[in-house]
Amino acid sequence: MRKYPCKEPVVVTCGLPYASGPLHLGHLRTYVPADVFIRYLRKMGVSTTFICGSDTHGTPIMTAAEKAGVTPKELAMKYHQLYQEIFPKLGIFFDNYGSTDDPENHRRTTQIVTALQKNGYVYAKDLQTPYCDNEKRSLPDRYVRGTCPYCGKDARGDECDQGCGRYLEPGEILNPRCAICGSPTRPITRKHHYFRLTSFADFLQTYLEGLDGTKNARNYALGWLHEGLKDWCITRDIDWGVRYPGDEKLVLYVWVDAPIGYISSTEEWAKKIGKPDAWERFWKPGDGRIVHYIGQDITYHHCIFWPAMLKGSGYNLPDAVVASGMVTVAGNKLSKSRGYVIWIGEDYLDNNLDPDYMRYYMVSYSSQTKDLDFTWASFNEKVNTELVNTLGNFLYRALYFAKQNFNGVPQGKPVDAIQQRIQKTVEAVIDGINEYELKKVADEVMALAAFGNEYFQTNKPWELIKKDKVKCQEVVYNSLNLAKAIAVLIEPIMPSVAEKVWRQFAMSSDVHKVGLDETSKPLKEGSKLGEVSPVIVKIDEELLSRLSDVTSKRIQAALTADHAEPETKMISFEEFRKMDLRAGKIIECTRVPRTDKLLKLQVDIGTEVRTIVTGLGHLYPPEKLKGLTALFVVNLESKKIGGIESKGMILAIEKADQPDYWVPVTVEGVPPGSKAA
Ligand code: B3M
Ligand code: ZN
Repeated sequence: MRKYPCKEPVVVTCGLPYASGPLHLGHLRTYVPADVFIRYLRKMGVSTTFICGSDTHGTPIMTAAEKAGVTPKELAMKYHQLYQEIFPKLGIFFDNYGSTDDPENHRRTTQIVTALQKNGYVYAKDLQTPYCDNEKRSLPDRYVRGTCPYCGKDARGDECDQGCGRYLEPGEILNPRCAICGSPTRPITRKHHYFRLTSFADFLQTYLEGLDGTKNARNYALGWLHEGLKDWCITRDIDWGVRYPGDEKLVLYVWVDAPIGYISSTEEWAKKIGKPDAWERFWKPGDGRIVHYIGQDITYHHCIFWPAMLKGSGYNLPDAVVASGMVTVAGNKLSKSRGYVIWIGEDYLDNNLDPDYMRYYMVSYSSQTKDLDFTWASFNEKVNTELVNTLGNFLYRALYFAKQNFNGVPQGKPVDAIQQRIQKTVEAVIDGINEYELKKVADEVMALAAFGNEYFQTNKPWELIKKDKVKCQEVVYNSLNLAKAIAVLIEPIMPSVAEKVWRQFAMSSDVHKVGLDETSKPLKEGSKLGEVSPVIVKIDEELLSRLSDVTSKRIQAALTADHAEPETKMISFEEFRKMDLRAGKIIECTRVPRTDKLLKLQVDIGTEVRTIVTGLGHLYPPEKLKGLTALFVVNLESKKIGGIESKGMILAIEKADQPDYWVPVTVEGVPPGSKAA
């Protein structure tokens, strides 16, 4: 049964982008389909609200800010602004684009968490989390790396990002090490706050079984539910975020206030339109519908955490979750550091490439839930075969012929078969929307354009005009009706192309506002046409090869940077002499507890016995080093490593044929304290 069109208003949201870097192709896999979807709903006469905003909290923002040498707030505001400017350039117009740092979101988050506390869904518990003595800070989420307890792959604190993709609770990761300096961590104990996720298992089972959207979201979530839930730690020991109501020294985990951003951004919209209560129709129990567009990798958060939070605090539940497949670049997972990235600004818009082409590519490349592998060649191929040869070709031929020969819309009657063909496409488009399958929608519209080409080609109006003018007029008239229907149908995918066609038809209406029923309204005979020109053109070959070059160079540069030898810089003899190198005898050697690399040495350097910590523990057992005389730097600033004050450093050589294998520089036969130069 069809869900759309519906009488109830629909709010469509997109996953809130972390305001931590420029927009890239991966982002568009969510935002373009959501925008296309909502434009089709409008064309069906559904009342819609389109909501998004920047995700400004959590360790993704903090780590990026530290790298950039600015405060998290500065970083977030910079990219928040950038997003606000770039989305409209892609034809994506949100009814409101908020930020999770807006006062509305702080307020709504506090209200929801307080409600959860009141309803008995939050409890306090002592939790051991990793602390780095070297950086002198606690290490939540992305500040820690270690081993995934489920699949054994290297993972970050809150997510197994290189392996099974599971969400990880604080304290769960094995062999934690500091993501900043690499040293092993020490557990500290602190009171944290937990959300009783486990008490929502039955509710989630029923809820998920009835959840609309794409099957992947629902099925993944049901699978996780089956594996069993854990209560969810919702606080973090950092100072960037929304304060935890009840302990102002803690902030809420970013995944608490981020989805609440959907609600607060809707509240901002309601205020903006002068109906401050309008948001309640969606979020308070009522008839409004909620549709979330997200990337598949954040399904857990949207299908497990989020509905439980909403339920526990008395809010409305999402009706549908549409989870899109991921974007890969030339077969590789998107990665900025590894060079597999296409920037929307720098690589695409700045080269004056038409946003509509990318919109079309994004929705028509593959089914919504499948991965999309981007290459410039496949992009070009789609533009040339489908957009230029099929769509653009038909629109131009029909309009140009009419303009040249009749200086407008000729006399004619709509042919039933053509009208039915249009109607069939409209129905298929509505079906595609009901299935959240935009590839089907795009293919149907393209098939109608192919039909138009065939109709034009087989009827040969250029011959008819010489022998049967009436018949010629009829063919052209019906071709124009087809072209007009195609313009209406393609508008949600290619809004500016539709606008151009509409102008060529010299229409007084707004193509963005007309409904799908406009497709069946025949043109008025004798009406004028505007300037006619091709609405789609091939991508310049030279530009294309330049872009392919840029992409492959970027990947190459990232790969060589990984293996590059640092350039050797000359130093003066004076500089060299500053280093105090002495022979030291290792008289004691023990492992530093709870670490896998650190060894604590007691070293006789002639004048005294020093404590020196070294990271060779994974290569040598303590008894191997004990008794050796080796070369030490003895005037190095002391440093705390693994909680121990280290006063000096052993010299070791990395084997040229075996990276990461270090051999201590031993100097047998000299007394401790002997000086090297
Ligand atoms: N900021 C982006 C991501 O993990 C994250 C989404 C929040 S949606 C409420 O893809
Ligand atoms: Zn894993």
